[in-house]
Amino acid sequence: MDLMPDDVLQLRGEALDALTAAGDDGALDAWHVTYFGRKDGRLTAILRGLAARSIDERKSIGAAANALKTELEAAYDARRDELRAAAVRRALEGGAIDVTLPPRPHTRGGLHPVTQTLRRILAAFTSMGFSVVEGPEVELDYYNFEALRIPADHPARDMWDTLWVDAPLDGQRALLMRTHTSPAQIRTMEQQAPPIRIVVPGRAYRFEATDTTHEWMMTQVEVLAVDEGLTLAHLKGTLLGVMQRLFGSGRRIRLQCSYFPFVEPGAEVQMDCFNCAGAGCATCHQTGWIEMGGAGMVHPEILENMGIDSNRYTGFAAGMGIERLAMQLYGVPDMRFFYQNDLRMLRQF
Ligand code: FA5
Repeated sequence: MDLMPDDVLQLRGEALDALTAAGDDGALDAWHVTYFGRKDGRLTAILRGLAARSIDERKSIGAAANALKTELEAAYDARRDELRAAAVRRALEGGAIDVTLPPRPHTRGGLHPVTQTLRRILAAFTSMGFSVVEGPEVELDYYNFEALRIPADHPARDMWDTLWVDAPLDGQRALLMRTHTSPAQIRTMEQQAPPIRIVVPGRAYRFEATDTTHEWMMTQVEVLAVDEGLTLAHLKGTLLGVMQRLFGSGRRIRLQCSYFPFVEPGAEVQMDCFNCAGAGCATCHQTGWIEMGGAGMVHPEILENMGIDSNRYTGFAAGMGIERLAMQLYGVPDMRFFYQNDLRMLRQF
């Protein structure tokens, strides 16, 4: 094709005439394909053909074609607006649009109560100098169990009924949906030297029979502090500070001896049941207390494995269940309500 700027001029005339003739959305679309279509568009072809031309031609034809492109795009937008305005006018005249109707209300979304609770907890911890870090939800057996002193045959694995990922590594079952946020303790200590002060929010998964306080997917916040001179008193003080900030100074918490292979000593953090004020009901399984999390002093063997001198440093750790805290905060008697996607429930928050 032997092209001159005059040819571009002729194309301009044709294109503008065709645009004026386009009377509806379908014709507009067809016009756009004819001139701008990526494969056979007429203007596209001219612009694409420039590469094969001499420098002089490229300059003269290129400048004309690019100017035309800008002009046609603007003309196309103007024609489209014109057609739309005409369509609205016709609809108004025909009575199809009732401008006296009240506008439809805006539906505003809100944060899920578990997210709200999570944010309040993170705010409490960050105000005390903790940083927020995250870890992967699909985790290696090594981080979820092995490095936390839970080897393959250890009975403590029974506490975490596990969802394995069907993707063996070296023929081994090595990947799983993490059962808790504790693997992030190891990942952090691998990368950071003390002093460490982190919180790790995230989902955890268990092969669980659900009930009022158990779901198969839940949210946890892991807490880890490693420094010189940290004791169980710092752990209790920190957790109490956070709980009081969330629930007011009236609520009680207690630490009860418990066992987790990665802490020594270990404890269960419990709070008096919001539903029965400690008298015993279905929500707290008649005990008056609801378990909020596990906690304890980081096992010295883990510190040493991470290259941290356990004679100099100590650490405390905790893992809190956020749904349980959200139940307390908002007076929700059954955890399963959170994930049934029932708007009548969710709109209340
Ligand atoms: C753990 O997951 C330990 N990683 C906690 C820990 C961290 C101990 C650091 C020591 C040091 P546990 O399985 O008890 O522990 O779970 C911790 C909390 O998560 C529970 O107290 C509870 O609040 C919540 N939780 C556990 N399982 C479920 C579940 N199925 N549904 C909802 N929340 C759950």
